[in-house]
Amino acid sequence: MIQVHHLNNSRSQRVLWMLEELGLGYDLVKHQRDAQTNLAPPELQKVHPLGKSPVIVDDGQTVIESGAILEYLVRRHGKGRFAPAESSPDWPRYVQLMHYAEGSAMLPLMLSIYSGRLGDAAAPLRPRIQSEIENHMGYLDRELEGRTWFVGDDLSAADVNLSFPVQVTRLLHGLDHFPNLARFLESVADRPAYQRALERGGPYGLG
Ligand SMILES: N[C@@H](CCC(=O)N[C@@H](CS)C(=O)NCC(=O)O)C(=O)O
Repeated sequence: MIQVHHLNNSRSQRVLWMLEELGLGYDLVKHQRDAQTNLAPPELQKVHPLGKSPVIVDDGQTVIESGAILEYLVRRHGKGRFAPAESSPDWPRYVQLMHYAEGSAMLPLMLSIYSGRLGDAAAPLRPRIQSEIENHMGYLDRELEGRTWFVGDDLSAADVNLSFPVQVTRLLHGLDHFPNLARFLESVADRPAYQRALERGGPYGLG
């Protein structure tokens, strides 16, 4: 059975969602953030040297990195669901949005979180961080114009990966300027598999 190393209130929530969409059984190993530092506990380093979550172990194979895990799950266990075939005209859009979620969209959000701890010392950085958040979220909002999901007509693993940066944006800055992203998160929250994943994963401040 697939083992999932889940850190509370974190990116790994979306891996549970993907597994629920796929209807796969999984063994959930829960890890708790340090109450003071918010960091992952040291035992996660025994699973993978980076000590971060998510991590899955399947058939003796350890896989890290949210996008790679989602891709692994849909390619190996999806039976053609949740990802377009490489021959599909949707595949280039799928692969670029899948990588974009962690490769680009998360960076200004992480900078916003970390620089927030610097107080006034971060003031020179703030306009650039804010304009980059608007740049990236504006792009994603426009990509969703007139559609429910980011690729094709149905939910794909790219939506699952993109849900996290959109949720972080909602938490930190609100989605008033991004109505399509607000609607996207409503469609996400409506999915029974998403709700089951929340029940299994435990409290999730971004959901
Ligand atoms: N890009 C990686 C990021 C992994 C990551 O930073 N995970 C966070 C959870 S949101 C973590 O483990 N943080 C705890 C720590 O760094 O101690 C992914 O998407 O898997």
